[in-house]
Formats: sequence, C-alpha cells, structure tokens
Amino acid sequence: PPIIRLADYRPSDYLIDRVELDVRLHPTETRITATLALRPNPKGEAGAPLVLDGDELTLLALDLDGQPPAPGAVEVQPRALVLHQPPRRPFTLAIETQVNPSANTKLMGLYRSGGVYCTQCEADGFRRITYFLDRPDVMAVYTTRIEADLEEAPVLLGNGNPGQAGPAGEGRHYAVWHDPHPKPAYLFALVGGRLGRVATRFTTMEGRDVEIAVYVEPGKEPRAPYALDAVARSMAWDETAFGRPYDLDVFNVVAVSDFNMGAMENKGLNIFNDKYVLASPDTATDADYANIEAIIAHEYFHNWSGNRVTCRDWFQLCLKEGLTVFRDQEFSSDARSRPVHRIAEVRTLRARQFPEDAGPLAHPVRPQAYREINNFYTATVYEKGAEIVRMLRTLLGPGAFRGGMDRYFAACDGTAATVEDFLAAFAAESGRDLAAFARWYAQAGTPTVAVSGRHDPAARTYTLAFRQSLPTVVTEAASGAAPLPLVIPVALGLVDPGGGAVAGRSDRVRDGVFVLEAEEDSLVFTDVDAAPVPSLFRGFSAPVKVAHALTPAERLALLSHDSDPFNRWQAAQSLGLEAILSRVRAGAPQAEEAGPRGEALSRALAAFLDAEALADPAFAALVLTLPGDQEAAQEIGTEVDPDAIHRARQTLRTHLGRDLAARLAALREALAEPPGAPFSPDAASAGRRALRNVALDLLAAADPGLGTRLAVAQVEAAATMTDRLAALAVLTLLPGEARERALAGFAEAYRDEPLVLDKWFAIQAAIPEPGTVARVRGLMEHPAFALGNPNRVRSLIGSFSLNNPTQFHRPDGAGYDLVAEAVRHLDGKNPQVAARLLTAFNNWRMVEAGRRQKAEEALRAVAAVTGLSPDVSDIVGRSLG
Ligand code: B3K
Ligand code: ZN
Repeated sequence: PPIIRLADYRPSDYLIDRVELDVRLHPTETRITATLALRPNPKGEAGAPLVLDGDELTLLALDLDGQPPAPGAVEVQPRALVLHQPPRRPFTLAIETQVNPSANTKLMGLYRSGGVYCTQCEADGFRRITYFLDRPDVMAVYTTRIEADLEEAPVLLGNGNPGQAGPAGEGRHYAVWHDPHPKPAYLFALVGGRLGRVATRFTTMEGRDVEIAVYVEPGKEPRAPYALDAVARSMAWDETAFGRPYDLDVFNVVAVSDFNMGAMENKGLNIFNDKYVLASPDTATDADYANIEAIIAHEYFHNWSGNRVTCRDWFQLCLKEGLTVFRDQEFSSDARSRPVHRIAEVRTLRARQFPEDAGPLAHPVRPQAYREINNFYTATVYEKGAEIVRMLRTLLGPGAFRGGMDRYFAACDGTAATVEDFLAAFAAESGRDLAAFARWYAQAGTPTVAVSGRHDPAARTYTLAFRQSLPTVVTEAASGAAPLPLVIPVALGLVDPGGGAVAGRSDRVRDGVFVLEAEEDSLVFTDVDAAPVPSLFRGFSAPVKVAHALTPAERLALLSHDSDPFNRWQAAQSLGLEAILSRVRAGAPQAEEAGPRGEALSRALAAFLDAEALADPAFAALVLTLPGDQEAAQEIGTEVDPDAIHRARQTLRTHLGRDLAARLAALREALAEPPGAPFSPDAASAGRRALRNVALDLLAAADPGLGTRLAVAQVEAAATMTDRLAALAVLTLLPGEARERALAGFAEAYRDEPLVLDKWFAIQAAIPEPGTVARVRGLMEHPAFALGNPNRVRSLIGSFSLNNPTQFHRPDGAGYDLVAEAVRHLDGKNPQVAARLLTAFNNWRMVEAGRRQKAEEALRAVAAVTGLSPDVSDIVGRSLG
C-alpha cells in the first residue's frame, strides 16, 4: 500500500453538508440509497474531480441533481467513484449501492454478528456502505431510515434521536433516526436485530432527560445492569470533572459478539464487543468488571473528546484517543483506588507501549506517515498519548489544565481539530509556550533519565543531577531527525531512610515537581543534614525509564517510608527486577538461591505484609506481584533468552513463596469470604480477592502439592469467576492429572458460555511447557473455537503470543510458526485482526541469534504470501524493515 504523509495533508475539494440514507436491510442483498448534499470547499481546488471512496460496493444507480449524469462524466474504479467536472455550486448526488452483510468477514462496514446487523466505520468502513468522502474532516448532518424484516430485526437503531417508525409492508418495518450534530462518516452506525434491552434515565446538568439503554442478546439482560450503571456514572462524572453534558435524548449501547476491537463511540449509538458489556459474578472476573467500567466510560467520554471535537485527519488520532484514555483513567481512579489504578496503568504501559517504542513498529504519538491507519490504533497512540495529557496537567496544575480543556472544547466544538489546536488552548490559558513540550508528540522512543544524588554534609546540601537521553528512532512512521530535549515533569521528594522528616528544599521544585527541560540539569536542596533517599518520578510523572542506582537498603527505605504509594510499589518492583536480572546475568545459578536482592525482597515483603497487608489488599497484591518476563526482557534489550528469564522469575517466586508461606496462608484465612456473603464488584472486594489469589499463586510456586490441593478445592468451591479462574490459572502451572481434570470440568460447566471459554483458551495457551504448541493446535479444532470470531482468536492465539514468552519464542521456531500460520489463514477473512496478531513479532530482533533466525523465517514466510492484505503487508514490511 502507498504511503500517506502528514506533511501532505490538504483540505477536501468538496464538502458534504447533509446525508440522507435509506438502508433496506437484507441478509445478503442490503440496498443503500445515499442522498448527499455536496458543495465545493472554498479551501479546496476549484473544479477538481469529485473522488468518492468506495470499497467492495456494487453500484446500482447514480443521479446528479435528479438526473443521470452525462455519459463519460462518471468513472467507477475498484476503490473510488469519480465524477469529472462536477458543478461549481452546491449539488445533490443520489447513489444506490448494494452490499452483502453476511459475507462481510472483515467486520468493517455493515456486517452480521449472530444474526444482528451492525456496523463498524472507523477508520474507513463507511466506504463499504456507500461511496463517500470518507475522511474525518468532512462532517455532515445525517438522517437515516432503516428498513428490515420485522421478525428478523424488531429493533432498529441509528445515530442521534429516534423519529418516525412503523410498518413498511410485506412483513417489514422501518425507523428513522436523525442526528443533529454534524459528524464524520466514521461515527456513523446502525443496528438491526432481535435484542434484549435494559434501560434507565438520566437528567443532565442542563435539564435534558436522557434515556440510556443497553441492548444485548435476548436472555442476557441480567448481565447488562453493570454496564448500564457505568453509563449513568460516566455521564455524571463528565459533568463534574469536565463540565461536559450529554447532548441527545437517547444514548444506546449495543453488545455484539463479533467485533474487531473493544468498542466504538458512534454518536449516540455505541457498539460494543459483548466481552465489555456482559457481566455476572459467575461469568466475569473482577478484571472484566473493571474493563467494562473503563471502556463504557471511554466510549461515552468520546462524545466530547472525539465526536463534538473530532480529528482533522488520522494523524491526529491521539487527539481523541490519548485524551479519552486519560479521561477514562481519571474516571476509574475516582471510582476505584487512585494509586492502585495508577500502578495498573503503568504496568500496561511498560508491558505494551515500551516494547512497541523499542521495536521496528515504533512511531511517534502523532505518526508522520502511515500506509494502513487501522494499524495505528496502538499502545503508543492510546497509552503514551494519555501520558502526554497527564504531563500537561502536572506541568500546568489542575486549575489551568481544566481551564485549557474548557477553552479547547469551546474553541473546537463542531470542528475537526489538530494537536496544535489542543495545545494552543492550554498555551492561551496558562500563558506558557508549549513548543518544546509539543516534541512529545513528534519524537518516538522511550527516553531514559539518568539520575545521581550527592549529599554534602559540610554544606548541608543534597544535589540531584539529571540527564535525559533520547533514542533516535528511524522508522517509516518517524522522521528519524535527531531528537531534541523533552520537557519532563519530575515529581519528587526526599525520604529519610529512618522514616523521619527531611527538611531539604529547593526553589526549583514547585508543588513537588521539578521540570527537566535541558539535556542535563541539576537540582540543589538546602538544609539537608543527613543523606536522604530521593523518591523520583512519583506517581510515574513521565513515561520514561529511570536509571537511578539505589542499594537494596535504599529501595527498602522507599518501600517502607515513601509517602508516594506508586514509588513504594516501584521500590518492590525494582528489587524484584534486579533479583531476576542478576540471576539471568549470572548464567544459571543454583535453583535454590534467591540471591542477595531476592533475600532483601523477601525480608522486605515479610515486613510489609506484617505491617499493612490488610490495610489495602489491592495494593498489597500488586506489591507481591513480580515484574513480568516481558519487562525483564526489555531491560536486557539484546540477545534475550526467554527461558533464562522465565527460570529466574520462577525461582524467585518459589523462594518468596517459601519464605512467606506462613504469612500467605494466614492472609488467605483472614481474607476468606464468609459462605453466602453477597457479591460486590467494587474495588475493595476485588482487592481482597486479588490478594487472596496472589497468596495462592505464591504458595503453589513454593509447594506444588499444597498448591494443587488448594487450587482444586478453590476451583470447586469458588463463588465467583474471579476465584475460580485464578485457581484454575494456578493449576495450569502444575502439570498433572488434577490440572487436566479441572480444565475438562471447567469446559463442561461453561460449554454454552463463549466468553468464559475464552478465558479457558487463554490460560491454556499461556502454559509455559513444550506441549503447549500442540495443545493450542488441538484447541483450534475445538467446537467452541472459530477463526472468524476475534475474541476467540485473541484468547487462544493472542494469549499464546503475548502471555507465553517461552513457548512463543521456542528455540525450534514452532511457536513462531504457529502464530505465522494463524495470521496467514486469518488474513483472507479478517485482515485487521490478522495484522494485530502479527504485531507479537514486534521484538523479534531482541532475542538471541537462534530464535531470531527462526522468527525472521516465519516473518519472511508471511511476507512471501501472494495477495496479502494491506494490513498484514504493512506490519510484516515494517517488522522486517
Ligand atoms: N475508536 C475506536 C477504535 C476504532 C479502531 C479502528 N480500527 C474505539 C476507541 O478507541 O474508543
Ligand atoms: Zn477511543
């Protein structure tokens, strides 16, 4: 596919003010009449041909101002409809197209999922419904008439507010929807089907009475109230936190079972992967509840950050995605525990975004070029994009940040905006020059900040020297220009190793934040009597790697005495990571030894558990969880041996489990739920379950016999899916008959629950044993598996490639081959999901030479396939490039 560059952006030559759609739904022959009110764009090129995008459309009829266009005036190309010499005044085009929703396995455009008609138009699916100027800076007011068979599709939903509805003859009926808010085509949606419904009402701060409804597969209504309530809470939160009210009379959410990603923010009609809607204690884990809440909020918040203010072009994707992730993170932090949520955010960032930024798919938060935009819905755009917004708030302070957001919404409402527009609002509000800060959007790669501290007892000063180093990233999507220093907010404080107070101060630290703007800088604190331990990047105040050598004793001081919970957790993580790395670097030391850092960690955790495990169980569970294999691999960076990392981490787990056994067992007792206790998905209850299950996991690592007994008992007696699945996951690490029996029993118990079987697929795919490749191949033949369903594919193949480093990176290449083969099979059906799956190879250059060669062979085998989709060919090209 050809390359598209940000630098080449040009406004559209034509605009579309109004769209009238008449959609007659039919399983294989759906007909769409689109009546478009067009006019030349004063900012475009006068007299240019009108080029409408189209993809896999059958053109049935075309009218220009009510007349068939002159012969030769129209050209139908495979991916476009061209009108030569269109009128130089406003005109109307009526286009009739036909599509086959049942044959649409790409799940882009109009398709059927379990018999329900639904759409997905972002980024460029609307052109699979009708010919259109399918770009986000062309915004129109839509009126949609949907007609369908009454039996097949009693529910008909569109964007905006409902209008007329009624019978349409021959067993058919219709409904009209009108959306008064101009929107780009990617926000268009419709749904038709047999659906169950739960609903509630919400009155906005402006006094608008809104009906909120969640539609699900009939019979699943009892699993919808949690999502419904999350919508209402999101509406209330956006009013209080950002002053943003909802702007239509209805807000509908529809759950479908075949969906390429999590959900979609179509105006007034959010369409969701049912995985992120349906919840009951017996089928959903605490993590599912948290994800449902976060994604419902995310899509709802897009109504302002994405819909009312949309993106000028797809390079600006972070404008809506980074900002909306930031907003949903804030919502979840308010609804749950802020420190615990912050840790979860950072874990995701480090596990997904840091590796992306360190590999061949690296790109700036605002890419400079792309071939296939659907491949840029990445951790970098979303998660690092959110970190940039958070840094902006840290730099400006909450007041100016909120003022800047208000200005942004006021200035850009109803427009398709850019990152520059966003930053201009904050510059105007704060009077600050944000030009240097804007580099965060343009420069790819994770910066490293090296810090060293020096205490001068005579002068009673403590000096911190900072140095930022930025990788030069040369990929297709990044400019490759030499990076310039970034504006890095460093939230920090000095901690007394004995737990006392440190008097030191520096006038360059404001509200606990020092701003590092130059490549090198240093900070002097005065009135410091004894050497403190610096607590740096509190709350993870910038998305950087910190190189700061601390002794185990200093880390322990932070774990015990830092006032910042994030850095307390980070201290334990750093100790754990250092313990893992020192074992890996030392070759293969004796299995029983934890090493000095392991010993230090184990003592520290014992003290921590004694002092406060029960004070905040969710936090304690995170402190007890070692950094993952992936994080260790990142730290090592080259010639990585995933087996060595895995062994080192397992040994450390075993060691911790032995040292802490009595405490962990006592914790499990103390946190046990009384039989018959009512279920609550709230953060406190989830935290208790999390700590109990982390304790089980460590106990099992230390004593497989005991672990098996405890886990089997828990699988059988569990009152929640959280507890059942956690125990089953513990069992999957303990080879033997008990494991196979438990797996078989689980499959039998949930045979009619595809979303639960997804969990069953996922944990088996993550088993770190040589038999797993064969197991996964076997599971691909399981009746519940379907290559056509993205959730199944992600659960089985995605989990294998992302959560099973030792088997994905098998030295014989069998893991790579499995994934590459799945990508090849899937590509003909669903290129977007295939391409996403292939990104698991992102870090192939990092592994040691033998595996590297196998990975390259697997990638080359994909590249050699003829007729690859643009999606997969883009990923494979950049991965090898
Ligand atoms: N905006 C959608 C993602 C669309 C992905 C297109 N390939 C969901 C979201 O981020 O809210
Ligand atoms: Zn989004």
